[in-house]
Amino acid sequence: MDMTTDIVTHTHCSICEQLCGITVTARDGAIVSIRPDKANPYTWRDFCVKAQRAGEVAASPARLMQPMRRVGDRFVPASYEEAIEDISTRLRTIVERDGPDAVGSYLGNPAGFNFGSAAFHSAFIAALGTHQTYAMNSIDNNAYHVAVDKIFDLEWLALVPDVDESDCFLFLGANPAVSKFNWLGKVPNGWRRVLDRVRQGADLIIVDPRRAESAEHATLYISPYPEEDWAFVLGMIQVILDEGMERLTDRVPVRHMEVLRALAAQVPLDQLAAWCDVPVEQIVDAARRFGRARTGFAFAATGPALGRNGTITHWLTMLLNVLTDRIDAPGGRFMPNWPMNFAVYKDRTSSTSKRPSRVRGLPPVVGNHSVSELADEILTPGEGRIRALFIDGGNLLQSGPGGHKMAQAFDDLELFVCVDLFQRETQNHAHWLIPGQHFLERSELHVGLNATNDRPYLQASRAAIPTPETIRPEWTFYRDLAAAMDIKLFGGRFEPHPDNVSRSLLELGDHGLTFEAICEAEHGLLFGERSMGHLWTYMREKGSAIDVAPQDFVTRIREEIAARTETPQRPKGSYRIISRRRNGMMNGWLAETSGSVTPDKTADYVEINAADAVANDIADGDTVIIRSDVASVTALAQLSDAVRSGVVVLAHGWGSPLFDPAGGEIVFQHGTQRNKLVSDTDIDPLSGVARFNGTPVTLARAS
Ligand SMILES: Nc1nc2c(c(=O)[nH]1)N[C@H]1C(S)=C(S)[C@@H](COP(=O)(O)OP(=O)(O)OC[C@H]3O[C@@H](n4cnc5c(=O)[nH]c(N)nc54)[C@H](O)[C@@H]3O)O[C@H]1N2
Ligand SMILES: Nc1nc2c(c(=O)[nH]1)N[C@H]1C(S)=C(S)[C@@H](COP(=O)(O)OP(=O)(O)OC[C@H]3O[C@@H](n4cnc5c(=O)[nH]c(N)nc54)[C@H](O)[C@@H]3O)O[C@H]1N2
Ligand code: SF4
Ligand SMILES: [Mo]
Repeated sequence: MDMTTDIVTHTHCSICEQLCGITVTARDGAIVSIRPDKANPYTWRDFCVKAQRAGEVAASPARLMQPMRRVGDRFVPASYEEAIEDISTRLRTIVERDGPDAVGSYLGNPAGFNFGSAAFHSAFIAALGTHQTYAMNSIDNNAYHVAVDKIFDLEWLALVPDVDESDCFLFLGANPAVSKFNWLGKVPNGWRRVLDRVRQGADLIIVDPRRAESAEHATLYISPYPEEDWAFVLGMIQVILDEGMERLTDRVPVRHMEVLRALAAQVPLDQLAAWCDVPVEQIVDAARRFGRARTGFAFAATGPALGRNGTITHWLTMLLNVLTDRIDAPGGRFMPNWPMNFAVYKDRTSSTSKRPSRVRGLPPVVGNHSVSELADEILTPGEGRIRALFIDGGNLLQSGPGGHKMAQAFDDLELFVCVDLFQRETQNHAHWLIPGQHFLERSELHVGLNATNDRPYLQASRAAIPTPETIRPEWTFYRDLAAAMDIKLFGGRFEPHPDNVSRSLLELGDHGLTFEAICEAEHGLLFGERSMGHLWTYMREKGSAIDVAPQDFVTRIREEIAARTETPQRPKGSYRIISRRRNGMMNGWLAETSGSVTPDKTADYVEINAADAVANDIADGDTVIIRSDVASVTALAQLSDAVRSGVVVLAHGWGSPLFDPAGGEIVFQHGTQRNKLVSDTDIDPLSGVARFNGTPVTLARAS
């Protein structure tokens, strides 16, 4: 008789913000299947191929299975005790000699979904007292944070869309059909909920230089020149104000409307239209649809945020909501208030210093400096120079800017520790590799991610498979490292364990919930109806006002205006390169590490507007050299009508090697590594983000 029994676990996926409920079947410690959890009352309709293949990542033969220490140009297995001993000793020496700022830290995207690891990493770094902290926000949503910080005086404010009540959607540089609703706000099954509304008559306005998957359903599609869409939004604002469509909230004071009016009137509409290369009629049409709709919201995402005008574009797009009273209103965007208010919590407790960075003098955003500064902070001599670096769940050489320089900087470090599931390109430069637990091996309650649900809902994850015996949870690595250095974590307020961190954050109020009950609820718990108006209440309590025209932003946009000529100069043969995402990958990982994913066309092909290609003597399938100021890469030409003229599109996430930690050889490398084109000095000065979308490039057919 077969004694093997299947173990079925209901948990959630931890790859992206949706945290979709999944049902995992395991046999003998290995995943048999991963399916959507249809009994999950909140996410039951949502699921994607990334979760379906997650088991392959956990079982990958290339996975790091124990700590590895660099010896020469190879890595050899070591024990956790050896790792803690060596790292703590070297760290002590560096801190005693150079002070705490000699230690740097970077938390990558997957770390944001790993509650215990991120909490303990951050607590350890905070206890050291360094200012050299970096996170993926500076290659992601910094522009949004800077914008809401200045407008609402709340740096961590998440404004979740109320999709089901919305009559007008304006997406600017977002492709939710592929990316899901993943930008500080959890709207499970959000894209299909949007499409339901569109079928019922709602408007769907998509602003994107590439007619991406989402644009297929648009009722109005607008294709601006990349990084110039601020001019499109400013044009919309001009029309809204000229035609008297504005209605401001009376819940909190609104400041500087006169400055905004003057700014909006400064440039004629046809001039703004020429700069963003969108017909005047489309700007007027978009403004009227948006302004006149019963309800609606504007939502900008990574498209503009990863370009040099990200902050002003995010500011102006948010103003569309402010000017039409769509904030904290049904069908608009609202501040969630359960099971704790993350923005308010951060506002009250965050003691992070606003001290400008050492080399470039840029302020931190959400407590972190920009990774576009990281290489300089390592390479530039002087007090406060980074000599030791911890990277957890990030592959900066793949996903960040300044590739070649960053690699050189990593090699300059005295101590470089990477915590990851794999040995990727970044990890290949480390002195120590510390293995990670896969999310299917973790049980935890991620309070922060549950605090951006569009309804009051909580779900803890539960391990579906055991952690390999040779791997310890990452948080214990930081705990033990802290202990070895006599550092007290969390100010010694509680026994160091992720569950105690969760407990300390939860504000369960009168919902009758307990931490234990939440953990026991295998499909999660819906606890009551959502409510709105919390943003206004908090702002009134605090005595703050909405600032529609923050000084820095106005100065910056005036500079942009002054720098432009009447006829936009787009030198012949010069293009702006933008990015795209794929269904089967999460940024720079997943495909390479899950056995069944084979590279798709996006790995090798650069999409070029068909007419542009002809003008450059480039035919479909030709090898093309793409050259920026800092590097050149090659890809195959894919002629396309979905991309507007002057723009080329290359997916990010490909090209970085994956190493076999045992033998050291490359076991997977495919496609074009487009971020090597991105300079770490050509940045949005307000957000510190480099130009991943908008990098100027030239194209040439390889002979
Ligand atoms: N050109 C271009 N570049 C971009 C973007 C773009 O749109 N275009 N998008 C940007 C955005 S939005 C983001 S968020 C960043 C992401 O950039 P990063 O935060 O650097 O993330 P990745 O490069 O995806 O690397 C993730 C690493 O985490 C590891 N990992 C996965 N799961 C775990 C885990 O559970 N524990 C640990 N310890 N490690 C794990 C993976 O093996 C991988 O090495 O990329 C940015 N880069
Ligand atoms: N399948 C999958 N899902 C993901 C991810 C993934 O890698 N794969 N990554 C996750 C992460 S970390 C994040 S942050 C989110 C991001 O989610 P989104 O922000 O929706 O990211 P994208 O899907 O890259 O869509 C950005 C769009 O902006 C357009 N664009 C580029 N430049 C400009 C510009 O200058 N102006 C305008 N208006 N548009 C521009 C691009 O053509 C693209 O269609 O997705 C998350 N979801
Ligand atoms: S990766 Fe897919 S299944 Fe996982 S949470 Fe995101 S959308 Fe859901
Ligand atoms: Mo992201």
